[in-house]
Amino acid sequence: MYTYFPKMKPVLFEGPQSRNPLSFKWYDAEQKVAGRRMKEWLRFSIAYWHTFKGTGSDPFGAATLPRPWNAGHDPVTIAKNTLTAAFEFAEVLGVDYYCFHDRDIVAEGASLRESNRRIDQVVKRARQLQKETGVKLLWNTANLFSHPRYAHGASTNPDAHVFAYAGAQVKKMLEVAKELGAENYVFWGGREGYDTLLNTDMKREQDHLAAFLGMAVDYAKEIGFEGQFLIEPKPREPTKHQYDFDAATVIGFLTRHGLRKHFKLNIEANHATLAAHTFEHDLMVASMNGMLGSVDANQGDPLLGWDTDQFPSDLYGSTLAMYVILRQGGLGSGGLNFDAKVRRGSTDLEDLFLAHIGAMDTFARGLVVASKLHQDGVLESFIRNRYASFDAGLGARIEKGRVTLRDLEAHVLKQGEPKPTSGKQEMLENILNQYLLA
Ligand code: XLS
Ligand code: CA
Ligand code: CA
Repeated sequence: MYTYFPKMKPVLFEGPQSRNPLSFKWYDAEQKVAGRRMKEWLRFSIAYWHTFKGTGSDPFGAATLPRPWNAGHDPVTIAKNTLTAAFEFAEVLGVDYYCFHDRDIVAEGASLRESNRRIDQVVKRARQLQKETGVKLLWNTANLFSHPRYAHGASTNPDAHVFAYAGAQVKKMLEVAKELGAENYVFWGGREGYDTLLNTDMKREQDHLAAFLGMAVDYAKEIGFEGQFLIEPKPREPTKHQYDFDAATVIGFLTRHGLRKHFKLNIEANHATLAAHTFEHDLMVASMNGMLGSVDANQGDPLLGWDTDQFPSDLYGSTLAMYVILRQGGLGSGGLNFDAKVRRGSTDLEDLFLAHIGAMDTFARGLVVASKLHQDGVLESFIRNRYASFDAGLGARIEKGRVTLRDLEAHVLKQGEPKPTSGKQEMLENILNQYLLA
């Protein structure tokens, strides 16, 4: 019997005909798809901050989501109760991973020393629960954005003292990552960006960010933490100009600073769309560069221009995302972390389960459809043919770097005007729908 969810039983796969809202319609953990079990492709993870610490407050209104594990006064007791709830929650859903920030697993103390003392107590309990349940840490990270000291950034703060505080937090979280066997460690830019150039030396700030990341790489090596480092791009919010704008920006930044081989990317759907990209665009940019490491699986609202962090229900999004992931052979040590929150009006505890069930089904269905598409190779063969002119003759010589502008001119003088060819977008959209609805 669960302490915080006494009415819950483990959620099971019942198939698409089931009318039980607390069952999976598509997610069948052990079902084999493209040679692997669903759970191995999907590697679902629960986001501690939203699911256990989210209060439902917004800029216009107070908290709406009081949770029993957050009641009380002693921060370490609350933190331990939350761990109990989190591991029960994961067990009910059959989810194997969780993710947290330092300040979600236990509230910050009055000094770094006090905060770290609290963390030590709570991490000890987390380690024990991980052992008992088999639930693992997909990634952890340091919250370098909530505290007022970070109002002008963490590693990009004009004050070196603040830079140092951020470094101390990352140091501690890398030790925790090692202690808990985290499979990855995430850097999300938080307040690493700026609002106005009137007070900002952008070049210096970006150099500081690179130096900071370099120190983290060195420290991980020193203590023997071997998890994958991930950077999570986001274009805006909280600052107007975030330095980690999107996948392409981050890859350029890492390359420029000689850090590229140490990092992969954690792509969040809602961040990609805020950058005016599709989710699959940013996944593809990361993947084609060999840098897609993990995914924050959520979705935004097409009518709202901010980071709404909704649970994913969009089957097109999940299918196209899984298509990119399948094509690169999976996420390796990464996973699909539901960085998503229930709406502030979804006030039942049960809503937390329903939200995760729907999200898991959305990605399970996406996986199955993407794997059929991939297996049949319809899109692949269409795309291959579309570039066939580069397989032989002039195109092949261009790709081999053996052609000059003089050669191109000669080619056109001889061959005249190229013939238009259709991109067949509507046909391909119809095919995608056919697979989705089959
Ligand atoms: C905020 C980010 C954040 C990171 C981890 O928008 O999504 O939650 O995933 O710090
Ligand atoms: Ca995120
Ligand atoms: Ca987000």
